[in-house]
Amino acid sequence: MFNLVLFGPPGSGKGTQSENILTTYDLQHISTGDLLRDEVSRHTPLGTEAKKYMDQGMLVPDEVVIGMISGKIDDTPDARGFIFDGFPRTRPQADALDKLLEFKNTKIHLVLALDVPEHELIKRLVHRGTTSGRSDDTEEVITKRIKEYHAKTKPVADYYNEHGKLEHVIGDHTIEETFKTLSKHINKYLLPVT
Ligand code: B4P
Repeated sequence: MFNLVLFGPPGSGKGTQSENILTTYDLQHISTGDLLRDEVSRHTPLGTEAKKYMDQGMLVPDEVVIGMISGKIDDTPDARGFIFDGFPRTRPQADALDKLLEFKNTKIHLVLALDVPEHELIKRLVHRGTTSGRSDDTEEVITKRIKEYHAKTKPVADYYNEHGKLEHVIGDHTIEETFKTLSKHINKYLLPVT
């Protein structure tokens, strides 16, 4: 089993790149953003709680997110591996993920961090906001999301770096060029299936 964390600030292209990676390498995709938006759209109690945070550009509490992940990993026991997209976003989430994977006799093998300048992140997300209908894609909320990233999420990269698992990738090239660079790193662990 091969487990990859796609790391980066809001709008760095984690979701975009995950789509290419999961088909090329036959991995299962776990996006906490997508899982939370699904809960919101179905008006579940979890979704109603999560929406309060998401609409303000804040991270959803750790216990809510960690609970969702555990079930998702169990859904596909025969998976070739997982892409964790947008998770972990805090140190407690990283610790919880390590414990969950250890319990399943596996681990995080590689963390690929997409580096994109802040002005480009804002440009991309404001542009997406014109079509996505996402309530967190307004300039005011995007600025708060980037602040949350620096305060709570960036330390997660230091944690993986200390464990020798972190690689940085330039994320403001084209989608295709960025995918090629990501693939070079993944190919050291896993061969493409397509
Ligand atoms: P997420 O849904 O995870 O996502 P994101 O930060 O918006 O962006 P991503 O990096 O995936 O960018 P994308 O590919 O879409 O989070 C949303 C919210 O959910 C968070 O703020 C938080 O409240 C909550 N949440 C999620 N996970 C959580 C967790 N673990 N703990 C707590 N709370 C959590 O790309 C963005 C845009 O750029 C797209 O329009 C794309 O087309 C464009 N783009 C991508 N790559 C490009 C490129 N190379 N060139 C030009 N444009 C590009």
